[in-house]
Amino acid sequence: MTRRRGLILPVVLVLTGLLALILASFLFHVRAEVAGAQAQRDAQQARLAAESALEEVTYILRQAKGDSSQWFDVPDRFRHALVWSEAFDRDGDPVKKMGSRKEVLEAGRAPETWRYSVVAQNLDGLPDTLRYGVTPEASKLNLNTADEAELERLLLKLLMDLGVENAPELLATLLDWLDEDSETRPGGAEDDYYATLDSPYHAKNGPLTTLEELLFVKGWNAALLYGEDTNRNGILDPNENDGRTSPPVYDNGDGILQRGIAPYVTVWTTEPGTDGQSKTARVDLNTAPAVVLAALEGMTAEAADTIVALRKTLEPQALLNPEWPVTSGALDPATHQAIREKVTVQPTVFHVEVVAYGDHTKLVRRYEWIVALRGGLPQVLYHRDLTRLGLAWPVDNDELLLRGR
Ligand SMILES: [Ca+2]
Ligand SMILES: [Ca+2]
Ligand SMILES: [Ca+2]
Ligand SMILES: [Ca+2]
Repeated sequence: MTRRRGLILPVVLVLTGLLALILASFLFHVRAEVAGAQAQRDAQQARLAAESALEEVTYILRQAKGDSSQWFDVPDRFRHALVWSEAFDRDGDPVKKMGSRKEVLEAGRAPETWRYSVVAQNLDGLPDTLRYGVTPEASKLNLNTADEAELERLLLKLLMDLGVENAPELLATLLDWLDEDSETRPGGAEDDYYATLDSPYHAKNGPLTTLEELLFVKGWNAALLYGEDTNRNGILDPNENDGRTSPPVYDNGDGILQRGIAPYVTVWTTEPGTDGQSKTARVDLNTAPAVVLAALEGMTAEAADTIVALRKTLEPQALLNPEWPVTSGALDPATHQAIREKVTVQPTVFHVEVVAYGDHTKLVRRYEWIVALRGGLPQVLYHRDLTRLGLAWPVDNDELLLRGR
């Protein structure tokens, strides 16, 4: 009797222990399930917040796509814009009142709140700052329609800035890729080269469909496209300035961001020419960086600098007049005449980049769109999820916002 009783106790103990284990693992699974569902819900909410940004941007652009003061760099409108909160509306937004999301978050636990920022590289601003707004694709040179001389002026300059030694060959391979014939230029490459690759393919012999298509062209790679700026925020991040210590391994550690050609070139602005046959693409006088303006046939580097300096001083209304470079004295009439068919003050295609996030969660999503506003309806030409490149944009850095102004 006593021996059996002595046996029952350990058996009960073991069984209780097993039950407790099963219960614990069950609870663990339930928690993991709930956390997973929550994360999925948050990711979906962030995506919807980003799409709200696109809606708002296209609404503004449809009202005023020629007026860059409405959308080029407007932190009040595009930084930490509130989509939805369980606790307040836009008028009651504490971030709007205090001017700092960082301080609001530090003050205590935040209610569920979703926001976005519309962000862009600040090519003409101080180094390592950002803009809150959208970028007309017309502020870039169109690789598919620009004259060979214009491509040469822009690309040789940008590639030299990257420290590239074979810039003329890169230009030649690009021109061979674009031109319809299969005659190889000096230093270039046509089908007979691409046929020798491990996975052979044909030269395009036509316009690029996307910028990334450049990666198929002999000699071209991501380092030429994006330079040291692997997270594509136009800011020199620590890993982009430490040489081989962390990726990218090719950054030169000189304290200056070598950007690559991507921020200066586009494939999205092509329109039918005046004859209805040929293709053309205009450059936006009001937002193009000086290096792009200077590449246009008939322009000089000095004239481009004058345009960039002067447009900062003119009223938005004045910039709506396509004649402003000549009426303001930025360009002499002959130079203006030479470029007038190549420029515009009414861009129609825009790059929109959005980061979406919540105050109550660490989750962030990042997206880009190319949207065209040519006819009645906005048309998305290109869309990409950039989240895997990292948040990248220092939207909570209040000091940087002041420095960028
Ligand atoms: Ca060709
Ligand atoms: Ca960067
Ligand atoms: Ca590095
Ligand atoms: Ca550098």
